[in-house]
Amino acid sequence: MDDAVMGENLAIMRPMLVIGVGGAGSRIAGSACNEADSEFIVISNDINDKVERNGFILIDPKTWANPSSYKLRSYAQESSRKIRDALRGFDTLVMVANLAGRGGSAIAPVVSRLAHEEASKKTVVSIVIMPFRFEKDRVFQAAISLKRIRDSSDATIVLDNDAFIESDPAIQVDQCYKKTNKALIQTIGLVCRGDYKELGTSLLSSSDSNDGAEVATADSVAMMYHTGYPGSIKNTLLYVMGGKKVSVGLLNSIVNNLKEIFTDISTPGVSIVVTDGDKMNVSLLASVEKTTRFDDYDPIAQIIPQENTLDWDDLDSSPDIELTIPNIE
Ligand SMILES: Nc1nc2c(ncn2[C@@H]2O[C@H](COP(=O)(O)OP(=O)(O)OP(=O)(O)O)[C@@H](O)[C@H]2O)c(=O)[nH]1
Ligand SMILES: [Mg+2]
Repeated sequence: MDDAVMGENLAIMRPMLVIGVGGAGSRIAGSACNEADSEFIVISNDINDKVERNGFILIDPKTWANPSSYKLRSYAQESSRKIRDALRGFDTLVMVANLAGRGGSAIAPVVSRLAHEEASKKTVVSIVIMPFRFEKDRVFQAAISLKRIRDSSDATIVLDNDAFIESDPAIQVDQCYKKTNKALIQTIGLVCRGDYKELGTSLLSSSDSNDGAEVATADSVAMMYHTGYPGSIKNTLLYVMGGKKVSVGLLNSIVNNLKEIFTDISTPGVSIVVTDGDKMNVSLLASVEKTTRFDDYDPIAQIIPQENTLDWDDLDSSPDIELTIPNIE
């Protein structure tokens, strides 16, 4: 890693560009950019994801109505020049994508790879959503895409849609989107303001429990353990929105509790960012040392290490190859 590393911290430099990939990515990045002082572009295979007055790159699936992830990826690779041109001139690139989506899982690894290659001095932060457990067909693709994105990003923040169902099985899908999108928009704000400094992979969980900051923090910790393995958590950042109405004593005890929960780590770092707001909402960002639940989705990778995977450097894709068959009459 290069200039993106400032001591042990992530370097966030202006100008920055937020990139929304796919449907959810475009919606989240659009709202986040109203808050953060950054430019914004959408890259998608669906023209409906275009947000007025902003840059848009269409990954055209040509005549395909149902292109596979691999097919879409090959079209994204064909658009590499356009994507590179759009990324040029920015020192920090923040990409948001839903890896449960076909567009997201196909295009996001191409974008993060291009961002990483574009210039060594750029910082690449990827923020991704992982599938619900019932989206079984999407989980494998999402896990492979996540691995590639982690490889080409200085920091990767993972939100697991499934952890939200685990903590509240009665939650409706649209309520879940509302909650998760809020947490993601806040997180983009934290990254763009430079409050988030962790390199490597972090997990994001969030709660807006009506029972107060303490219960919301406990909810967020429970979700965290659904996605990460106990003992793998390094540093945590607690973001309390509407926290200025919470007593200093309570905030202090929440931080102390978190330090105690994560005692299996030698030096648990717990920091807190408190902002004003009408409604209380708690988000927890925890940087993880080793594996997360998602590594289990790719069992072969656990047997064969990455350095022994022959063609890992090439992204899997299925380009259109026209063979000219000579007339041999
Ligand atoms: N957290 C969250 N998840 C969402 C949201 N919208 C969709 N999803 C989830 O993401 C999946 C599809 O995401 P999209 O971003 O719409 O997909 P895409 O990248 O445009 O790709 P396509 O599948 O080709 O439409 C769904 O199956 C849901 O699991 C959202 O607003 N928030
Ligand atoms: Mg879509």
